[in-house]
Amino acid sequence: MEDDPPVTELAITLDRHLREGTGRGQSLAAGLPELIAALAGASKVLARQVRRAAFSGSLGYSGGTNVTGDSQKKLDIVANQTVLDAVAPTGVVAAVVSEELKVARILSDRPEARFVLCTDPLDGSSNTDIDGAVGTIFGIYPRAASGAVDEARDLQRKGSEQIAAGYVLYGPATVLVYTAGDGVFGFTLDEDRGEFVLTLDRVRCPARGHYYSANLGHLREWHRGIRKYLEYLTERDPATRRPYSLRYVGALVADLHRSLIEGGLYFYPADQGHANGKLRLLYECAPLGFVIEQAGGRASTGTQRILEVRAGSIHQRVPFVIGSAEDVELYESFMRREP
Ligand code: AFP
Repeated sequence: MEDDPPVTELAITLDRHLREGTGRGQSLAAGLPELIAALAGASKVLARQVRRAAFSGSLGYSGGTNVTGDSQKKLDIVANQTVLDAVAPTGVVAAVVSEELKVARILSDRPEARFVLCTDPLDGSSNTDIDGAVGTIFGIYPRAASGAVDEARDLQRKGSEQIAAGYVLYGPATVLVYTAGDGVFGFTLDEDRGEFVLTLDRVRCPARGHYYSANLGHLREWHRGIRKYLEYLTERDPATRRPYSLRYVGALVADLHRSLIEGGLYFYPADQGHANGKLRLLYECAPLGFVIEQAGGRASTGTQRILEVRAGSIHQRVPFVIGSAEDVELYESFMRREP
């Protein structure tokens, strides 16, 4: 089999990208390159832990549940520890909000600990035992003041206050996508070199797509406007590329990555089992909302821009729709039409 051309020294690695900034002379805030590099390091370890889970006995359930009532997979716990072990030594993180931690983990109150990290260490963990795609999501907030971490000031944040955000997709390849407020960049892990290499430069989300992602099992319980929107999406009209095709991986990161690259949308509305939606604001919706907006897409609760929602608690859930701007706008207009 023909070997692929070697990745040349000219390839832009993540480390170089973080060092040199986004190429528009905008360097990253002090400490941010180290934190994102640490998260990238954690994801390299996690990619291997996920691939080798069958050998290390890390498949299956841990027997416990997390604070939002989900049965915890062994890999949820492994992933959470891998992220904590990677970011703590940087010294720039004051606190970590994680899907797997009931309360925020306070790491430091030193002046240089200027960030709060919100993370879903293993998104889509229901896919671990069926070799499906999983991901890691992160959102980084600057602290307003140093000293002891204060829940209301430091943790109950609005997504628009993020200084950086991103995700890692553990699929056939491992891909890390991040923004620091000046465009969206994607890096593919070159296992041969052990480096993330730039493969998606200044990603733009198509204005409209052809795919939708949602758990249709809850369809009957959705807001009337969303049910009407689904009828619209599934009618035949070649001029508007309808019917859209359904794709639902069970891992938000994977469905979001498709929407980012190829267009379309993902939504998880409120339903009888999830009165406020299922997804968590601080470590799922707000980070991905920042990424998609930086790529020209859109993200909301269906009625409010997701980056404007202030968290009332660290594990707050919200209804969520994200993806191509025109698709999300249309979804929102269907909700408005049916009060
Ligand atoms: P976990 O991260 O707890 O596995 O949840 C996955 C998720 O938050 C998101 O990634 C999926 O799109 C969604 O939930 C799947 O939920 P359903 O199983 O209810 O469809």
